[in-house]
Amino acid sequence: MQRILACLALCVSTSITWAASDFRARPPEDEVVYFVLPDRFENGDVANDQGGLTGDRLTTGFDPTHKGFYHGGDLKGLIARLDYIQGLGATAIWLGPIYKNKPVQGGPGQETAGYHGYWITDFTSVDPHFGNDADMRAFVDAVHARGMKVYLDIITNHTADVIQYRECAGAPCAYRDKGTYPYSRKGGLAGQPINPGFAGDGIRSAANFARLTDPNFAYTPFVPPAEANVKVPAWLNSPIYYHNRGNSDFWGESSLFGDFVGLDDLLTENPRVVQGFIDIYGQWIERYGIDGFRIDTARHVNPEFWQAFSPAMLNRARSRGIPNFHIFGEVAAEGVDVAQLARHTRVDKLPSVLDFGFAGAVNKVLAGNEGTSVLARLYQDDGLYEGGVAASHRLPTFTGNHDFGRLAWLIRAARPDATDDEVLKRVMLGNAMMFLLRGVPVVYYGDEQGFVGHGIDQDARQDLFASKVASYNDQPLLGTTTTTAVENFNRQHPLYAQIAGLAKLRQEQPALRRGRQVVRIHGKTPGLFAASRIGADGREIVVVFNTSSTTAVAQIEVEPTSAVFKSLRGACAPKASAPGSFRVELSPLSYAVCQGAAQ
Ligand SMILES: [Ca+2]
Ligand SMILES: [Ca+2]
Ligand SMILES: [Ca+2]
Repeated sequence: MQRILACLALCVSTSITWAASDFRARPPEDEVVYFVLPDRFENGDVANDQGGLTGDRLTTGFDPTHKGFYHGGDLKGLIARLDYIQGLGATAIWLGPIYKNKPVQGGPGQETAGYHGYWITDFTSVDPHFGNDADMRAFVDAVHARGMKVYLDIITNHTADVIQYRECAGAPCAYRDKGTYPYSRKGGLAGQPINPGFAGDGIRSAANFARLTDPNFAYTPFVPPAEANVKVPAWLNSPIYYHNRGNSDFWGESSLFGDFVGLDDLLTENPRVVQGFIDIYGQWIERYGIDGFRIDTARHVNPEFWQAFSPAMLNRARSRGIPNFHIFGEVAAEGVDVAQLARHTRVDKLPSVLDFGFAGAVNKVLAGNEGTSVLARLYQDDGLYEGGVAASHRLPTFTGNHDFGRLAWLIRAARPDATDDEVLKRVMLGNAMMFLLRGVPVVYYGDEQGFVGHGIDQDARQDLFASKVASYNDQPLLGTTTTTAVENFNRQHPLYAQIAGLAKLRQEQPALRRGRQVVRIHGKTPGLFAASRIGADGREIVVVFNTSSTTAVAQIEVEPTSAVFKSLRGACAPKASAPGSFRVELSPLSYAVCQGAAQ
């Protein structure tokens, strides 16, 4: 509370979109989220570029010319650019993992660095490449002083790759399943009896897991002596708290129990592990007053873990005076698989999940050639989420990300003959869908500057500050004549301007944030998609998109009470054609926002 009051004086002098004192009261559906990888955003302090380490890149992890190493971005850089982020209309920053990582991993010749943050060793400290705990304090306070929120990216599925297996000698270890390698025998069925009395990982009591004392059931795990105490908290250094069954095939049993490409997969069935993570991440809430979590690799952790973890985090947040703490899991689903996404809210009790269904549908209708019925089908399933349709309004929506690539790249890859102008229009249509249709928009840093990329993962993680990576800098950006070789904090960029405008419209029109959504038209081929967003006052805003390369015209159903229409964006007929019918006409790859009123 003191911190909020202290900021009021400061905040009055800056141009802010939300009153700074209101941010704790703001519900998740009102946010606009900006997702940033701290290493790739802005370098505010060159002194920390090597993370306090000395030596070459294989020791420090720092090589700004290589897409798989640290580039120098940090928390001080983020603080220096908060005006830029807030100017885009963002109200919450989803910060890529900030915890101390193993600097470098991988076999000889295959090494890359933990610049992305997903290889944690110390879950309680800020990675020295990004700054220190004081920088984190300053960052969170500066964000809050602007009335914005901080969402932390968290991981409970695995740690860095520290544990090795004797049997593999550094080579990848194939998955060894529970039937062939039961907990009760050392190294397979022919081995000696071990762990007497352990009733299996399905009995999740402390008493049962006290009988699991020997981790050598599938492989012989060991921690290299130099890394014996590298993990924090200390309990994480014992192999007994890990699955130790080798690499996941991302299928079947191994999806939950396998190592994510060598990353040590935690025994998340053990109540000691559950409580350990409640303590770890509870402390981040309590120390910094964090506003929410994005949960990495959520689908690779057993439902019972989340059933305990999520309510514990919401309770910690409430006691810290954070009533609207948001938790959304990454359930990486292929295509438009709402059943899988919704299951993680119903069974696992995750409060929300990233809307991979929306991203998949946008990909199909804007990069691909599918009809807009794909979107209609997506929204038909909104009632499947725990909490029903209302919960669908809290799903963070996105068009691309650091793992799956940017929408601009997906469009370029699918339409190699498309002009830059067409690609830009398609990207803008994707942004418009994300901001105007139900859900919480998440802008992936760099999308607002026309970043494209050459693919997924490292190829989609360009620097916003001047980059030294040749395979980033060789590519023209959309909507500008610059490349990533120079810094790109350009507020005049057409995509930055478009997103800022859409965010402002969302802020001005509660119906676009919270309004019920009624699909009005869709088709089996590219063309029109329209929906009404109906506010608490019963007034509607019609949002309409044309995904085809020709002008599209239609009469669509609207609320009979909407007699006249005002354009908030694009071309809108001034009046209804008859009560309940509205004529829309859109040029190729364009959109309109039309607000209805009685007279
Ligand atoms: Ca730095
Ligand atoms: Ca490992
Ligand atoms: Ca797992």
